[in-house]
Amino acid sequence: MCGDGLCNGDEDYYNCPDDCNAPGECDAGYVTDCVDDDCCPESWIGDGFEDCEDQAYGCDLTCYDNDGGDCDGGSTTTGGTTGVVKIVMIVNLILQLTVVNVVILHGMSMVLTVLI
Ligand SMILES: [Ca+2]
Ligand SMILES: [Ca+2]
Ligand SMILES: [Ca+2]
Repeated sequence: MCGDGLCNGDEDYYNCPDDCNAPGECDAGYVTDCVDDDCCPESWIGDGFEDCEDQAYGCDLTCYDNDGGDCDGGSTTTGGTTGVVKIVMIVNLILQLTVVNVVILHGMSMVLTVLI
């Protein structure tokens, strides 16, 4: 139903501009999806939930500082490359240790286990 203030059903900006925002425009407090015309709550940026390319919650916010950091690596949904890079970095870090600290090594191996 056009005019009820909700942009739903098959309504869009072109057949019901009263209810629907123009593509790329959002109400205050909302930001546009990085890849399509959805409006997403601004509060989703950096909320700890991953609003990345896979749009797990319908929004890709990676163009907003990688979803405020939520999409910075560690995700199981972005493929295995990130994990491999992290492991290589950790291995390099271990190799760079001049003084072998058992506690640090123990912590590293725990991190490594979590990543694998
Ligand atoms: Ca409506
Ligand atoms: Ca988020
Ligand atoms: Ca979307």
